[in-house]
Amino acid sequence: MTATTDGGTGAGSPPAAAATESTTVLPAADPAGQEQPHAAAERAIARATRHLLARQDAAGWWKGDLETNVTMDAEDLMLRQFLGIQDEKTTRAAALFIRTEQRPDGTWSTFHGGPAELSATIEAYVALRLAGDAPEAPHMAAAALWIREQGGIAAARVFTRIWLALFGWWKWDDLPELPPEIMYLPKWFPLNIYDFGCWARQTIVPLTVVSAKRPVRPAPFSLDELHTDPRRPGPRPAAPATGWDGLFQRLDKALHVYRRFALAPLRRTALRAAERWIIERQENDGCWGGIQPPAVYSVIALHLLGYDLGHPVLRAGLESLDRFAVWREDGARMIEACQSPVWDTCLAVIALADAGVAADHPALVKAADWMLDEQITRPGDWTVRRPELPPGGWAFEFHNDNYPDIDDTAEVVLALKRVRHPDPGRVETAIRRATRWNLGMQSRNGAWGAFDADNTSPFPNRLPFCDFGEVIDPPSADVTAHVVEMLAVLGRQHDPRTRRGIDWLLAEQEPSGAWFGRWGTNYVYGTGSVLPALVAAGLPVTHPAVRRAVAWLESVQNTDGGWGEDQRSYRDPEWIGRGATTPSQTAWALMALLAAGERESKAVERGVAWLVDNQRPDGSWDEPHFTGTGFPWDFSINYHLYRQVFPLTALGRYLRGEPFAPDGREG
Ligand code: R19
Repeated sequence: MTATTDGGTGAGSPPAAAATESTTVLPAADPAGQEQPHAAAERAIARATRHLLARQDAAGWWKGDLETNVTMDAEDLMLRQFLGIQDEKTTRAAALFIRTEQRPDGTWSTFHGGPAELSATIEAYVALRLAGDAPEAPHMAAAALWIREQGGIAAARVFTRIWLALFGWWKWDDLPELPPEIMYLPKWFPLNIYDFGCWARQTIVPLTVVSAKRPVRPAPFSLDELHTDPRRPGPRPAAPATGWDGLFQRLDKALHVYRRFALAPLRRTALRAAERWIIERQENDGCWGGIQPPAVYSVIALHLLGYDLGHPVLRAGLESLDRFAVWREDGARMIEACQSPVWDTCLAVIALADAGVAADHPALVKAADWMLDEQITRPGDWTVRRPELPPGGWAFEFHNDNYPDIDDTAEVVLALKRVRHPDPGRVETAIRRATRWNLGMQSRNGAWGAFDADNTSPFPNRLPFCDFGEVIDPPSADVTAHVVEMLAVLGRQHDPRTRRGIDWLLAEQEPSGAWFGRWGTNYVYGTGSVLPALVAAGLPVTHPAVRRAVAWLESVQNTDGGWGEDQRSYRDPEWIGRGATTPSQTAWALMALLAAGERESKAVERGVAWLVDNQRPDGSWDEPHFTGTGFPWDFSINYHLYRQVFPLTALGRYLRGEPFAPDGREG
């Protein structure tokens, strides 16, 4: 997919070729004439470096498109319909995008090459009908037939049925309750909003308002063709559950009854509290949390609470939604779920440094300046669990000051360590604050989650409302590894807190030798994150955990020399470590093997050869497969810059060695 925002404006700095050459330390050619692959890798690095440098924005950041699935585009059109702000041009371009994503059998999937997915297919179908596509058109009839075969609207996820309820296509009574009175629950009580992961919290609070108001703005047509029995559209008869699930089923029934008797003043005050909570969390750019779903639902909720579309709060909110749109050269308009400039920028800096670009190269200094300006210096929702901790993290997005994340903070620090900045004191102060914040965010078990400490309540997942994605933010191996690597590079590998992180990682290793990937797909990402961290922290490459991981990676290498792991690995153990070779996953495997001292191995040589042979003439790689994870299985991400930064890092480390080798040599 070519997207217009993918091209940068250029940093106005010279290409990196000179810098690359000046720092090249080529190992001596061996007698068998091994300089051939090295020379090819050198050329690949030079091309990839040039390509990446050319895509830097003049302000210093990088940002690739964040591609997800058509529910984003469909929900955007449904929002416009609901608010009555459709415009011809947007509708046409969004419908074009949705149609180009449809597969020959009439369905939509949520990742490249994935199976048809019911909720996405329903939402896409509805959006196309709103855009004027006739139900009799072959592409529409095929979709509707497939939807009915799968159980129709009744079998769709809760979010999809909420969207349909807004237009009268589904009954509010046939949805789980989400009462605004949840706002009264104190921070220590089960199911209070801070028990939810921040993305779920930001979604749920506005949805309590929607769920209390139960708005219906009838659509101009019926959707009978999406029900298995249009005379009796209703929920699937749920089998009476036992244990916790049964308890939560009964709780939901009780809440439906409560709704009818809810004391008006109690409800009014709860809605006020939700309104205040939402307003306080609108960011400077008008968005909420930097992610599309909370922003969309916050706009709807505030509108239902009486804010008209001209109100400054809603105007800014709607304008922020427009910025999620990527207009492509083919005239199609794609909606990003979220934007990744901080994440892309730190990874790009690391990749360029690994490639041998000089530490004081203007592009790196400019990127460092931009990152330094992005550091968050005010408290956010995370203070609920860590009230005494001073701020100092980075968020993933341009503006999301309320939700810095531990993963971005670790990688930004690792990137800053690679730059020779004219004001080292400023960098040092930033790193000191960031380190204190990340250390303070360590969970009780010694590991790190993405946005909060100890966000591990077992209850949110039990709610009938929560049938999609993750709703809590427990520690993961990938985030923990990045923090451990950061601490090790700062010389804190012996800090007891680092040691607890290492112990947790060692205990988390699967019997196979791999680590689970929470925010990247999947075990290749987990293992590619953990091995470099453990070795940086001083674990000898002969350690059994390292050897087991190496053996696992070698066992799943594809015959073409690369690595790939399908999203299906989250569902089906058969797919673990398996899938079409991709540039980013090949790079992750190489980063792990190189950290483990396998530079001279056949596996590494073949992996490097795959990257070199599959690079495009312009220095980029192609990557249709989704290798990023929003929520395992339910929400996959194709980060368009991954195909560039990770191969460059892997090739760079192959030729120039590890950035922070134990002998203290820094890249
Ligand atoms: C590592 C860096 N990170 C740890 C940050 C990764 C951020 C990824 C982008 C997240 O984008 C999102 C987040 C949430 C949603 C939802 C959603 C689904 C269910 C509920 Br309940 C609430 C929200 C839908 O789309 C999203 C996109 C890489």
